[in-house]
Amino acid sequence: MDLKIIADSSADTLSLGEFPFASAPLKIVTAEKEYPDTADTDVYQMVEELARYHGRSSTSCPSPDDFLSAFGEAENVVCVTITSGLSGTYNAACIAAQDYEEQHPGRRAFVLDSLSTGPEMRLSIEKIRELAENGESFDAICEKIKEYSKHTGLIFMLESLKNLANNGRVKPIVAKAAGLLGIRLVCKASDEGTLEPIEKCRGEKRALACLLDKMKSFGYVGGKVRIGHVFNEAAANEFKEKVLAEFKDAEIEIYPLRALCSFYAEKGGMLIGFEKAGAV
Ligand code: X90
Repeated sequence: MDLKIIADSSADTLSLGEFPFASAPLKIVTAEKEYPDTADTDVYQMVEELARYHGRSSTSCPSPDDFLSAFGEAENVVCVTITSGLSGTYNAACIAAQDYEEQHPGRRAFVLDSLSTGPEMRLSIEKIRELAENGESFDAICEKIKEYSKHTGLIFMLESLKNLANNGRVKPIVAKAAGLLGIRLVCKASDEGTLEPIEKCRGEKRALACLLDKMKSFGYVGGKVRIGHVFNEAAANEFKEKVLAEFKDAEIEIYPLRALCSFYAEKGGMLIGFEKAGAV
């Protein structure tokens, strides 16, 4: 089957090797500059420039047309988006999917609302690829990915929620809790696809221990873990070792977050996508 996987750029995935894939970029916008979340954007430079910039910064989601150009000429499209609870991306992708099927009778496009972002989207993308490579039909892939995504989770650690609060993605009171020196806020993606704070931790060591406790209490029993970080590889490695100490067969990958997730998770932030018991 001719299948193309599409994800918006909050999935931090630029290519899937040989597999047909395209990323639909969100962008970060200031009064002075735009940073499209593409392979060409130097994320380190962006984070440094934004730290020195004191004006307003915001983000915007891809348009339906951006999604249509990402879909290209594929017969079958499966598209994964950032949570509809925090972004208009899912809505734009759905409009594109409907246009796509109307403009090209016979073609199919399915959009999955991840109710999450970053590494949890990465898990879904990998699963869609695996299902396609196993020869599953389009309809079976759509059903199975909906089911799989109910058995994955996202937890994360943030040092600052300034950009989330400034852009109305969390209540200011939640952002304040993390604003103190040395405090890390441990949170999860809620079932509704919004940010749910779990615990305030003093220092990174405590935060990492808390993250592992939470991951287990949310159903991790071994399996895949994907860790995306904002210039905090040390914490990502330490977390990986902690997981491996308890689950020696855990399958873990670490990578830097791209522009959109780095903008919101901010320097030092780390997002963890994981499989729960029953994920198939
Ligand atoms: O449409 C837009 O402009 C994009 C808005 C995105 C807002 C949230 C991005 C979050 C990035 C930081 C924390 C993860 C929260 C996940 C909760 C489901 C990563």
